[in-house]
Parts: sequence; C-alpha cells; structure tokens
Amino acid sequence: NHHSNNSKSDSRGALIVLEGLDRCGKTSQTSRLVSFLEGLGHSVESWRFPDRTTGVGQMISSYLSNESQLDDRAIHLLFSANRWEKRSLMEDKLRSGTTLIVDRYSYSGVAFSSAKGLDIEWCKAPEIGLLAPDVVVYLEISPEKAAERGGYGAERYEKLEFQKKVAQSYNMLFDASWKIVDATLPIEDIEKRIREIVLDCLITCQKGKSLSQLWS
Ligand code: T5A
Ligand code: NA
Repeated sequence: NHHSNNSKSDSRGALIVLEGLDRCGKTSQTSRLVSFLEGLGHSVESWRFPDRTTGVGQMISSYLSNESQLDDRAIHLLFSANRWEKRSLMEDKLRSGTTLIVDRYSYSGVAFSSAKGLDIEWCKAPEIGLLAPDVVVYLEISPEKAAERGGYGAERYEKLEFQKKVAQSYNMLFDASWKIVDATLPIEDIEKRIREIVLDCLITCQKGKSLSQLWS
C-alpha cells in the first residue's frame, strides 16, 4: 500500500472470518468490507471456503450440488484439506501485510459436519494447526428468516431442518473472541458494525499481536 507509516507497513495483515447460516449475508458483507478497507489504503483480499477452484474444491462443489455422493467423514476431511492446501499461501499473505477477509472457515467445517451427528471433537481434529482468525464475525439470523431470503437453491445443505441443527452447532463453538452481529438489520447497518469490529482488530494486529493456530 501507499502508506509511509512504518509501524503500519511492517505489521502483518489480519485474518478475519465471517461465519453464519446459508443466506446470512456473508458474501454481501465480505465484498463491502474489502472495498472499504481498500479505500483506506489497506492491502486486503477476499477469500472463501470452500475454494471451489482447486481439485479438492471441485470434488466438494460436485458434492454440494448433489452430483456426487460421499461418506460424511470423507467430505468433512475434504473441506479440511481444502483449507490445508491454502494454509501456506494464507500465512505468506498475512506475514507480508495483506489482510484476508474469509467467507467461511473451520467453524463451518465443524458446524455443518457435527449437525449431521458426527462427534464435535472428531470434527475439530483435522483443523488443528490451521491459522486461527484474529476475529470471527458471526452473522446471526434465524433459520426461518434465512430461508425466506431469495429462497434456497438446490445445494445440499440448504434445507430448513438441517440449518436449525447447524445453528445449534455454531452455538457450541462461540467463545469470547466471536463478535455476534444481527444479520436481520439493514445491509448498511451491518456493514457499519462490521467496520468497527474490523478496525479494532486491525489495531491489535498493528500493535504486534502474533499469529496463532487452531484450535485456540
Ligand atoms: N460448508 C462449508 C461445510 O459443510 N463445511 C465447510 O468446511 C465449509 C467451508 C458452502 C456450503 O458448504 C458448507 C456450508 C455451505 O452450506 P457457500 O458457497 O459458502 O456454501 O454458500 P453460502 O455461504 O451458503 O452462501 P449464500 O450465498 O447462501 O449465503 P451468504 O453468502 O451468507 O449470503 P449472501 O450475501 O449471498 O446473501 C444472501 C441473500 O440475502 C440477501 C442478499 O441480497 C442475497 O439475496 N441479503 C439480505 N437481505 C436482507 N437484509 C440483509 N441484511 C441482507 N444481506 C444479504
Ligand atoms: Na455465499
């Protein structure tokens, strides 16, 4: 970026994760946030998981669109592998000062798979050692309200009964570092709240907060 402030250019980027049920508004907010941070002169990229562009990502995509069937544990491990194949690039970007805004991460992995009945500790295990986010923004919406938004498509998990279980699974993952934002507010209000959360987070990273690993 073009800033001459040394403390800023020397500091690492922040790892910011957006989570929530299907249709909670993550993708809309991710792009708004990226534009906002770019406007402030930050180096920032928008990422998403699953990353459907890789070989593993294509297997996941075909599973989600019901073109293929996979054992629950097999697909869980593919979602995790999809994050592992991006881990070193993620670390390089962060260390070189780029902030990453990530639409879904390990918490989706655990919430969706444990909603199928898999043991939560088993679900967390393959995520251990991935980079821990600096902040997790959870866009909270009831499964009923989410289902009203533009209607669910044909993807595998876009069903009301399943989303109710996913919401319960997410509740078990919340900790003090999560920021819960009401996803039923107008888009602009949510955007404003997320900006505040993220600017606070960037300050702690600039002050030298080090990168850590899941599961912490
Ligand atoms: N999954 C994912 C796993 O099982 N394991 C894993 O490890 C991972 C990473 C991926 C699926 O895979 C599962 C989770 C998912 O089921 P995806 O491609 O990430 O799917 O799709 P979703 O995240 O479900 O994307 P959606 O497009 O459904 O939801 P978003 O991104 O949350 O919502 P967005 O921004 O596209 O908005 C949805 C609609 O709501 C409107 C928007 O205009 C849009 O029409 N909207 C609002 N309306 C009113 N008020 C607001 N504040 C609004 N904000 C947005
Ligand atoms: Na999305």
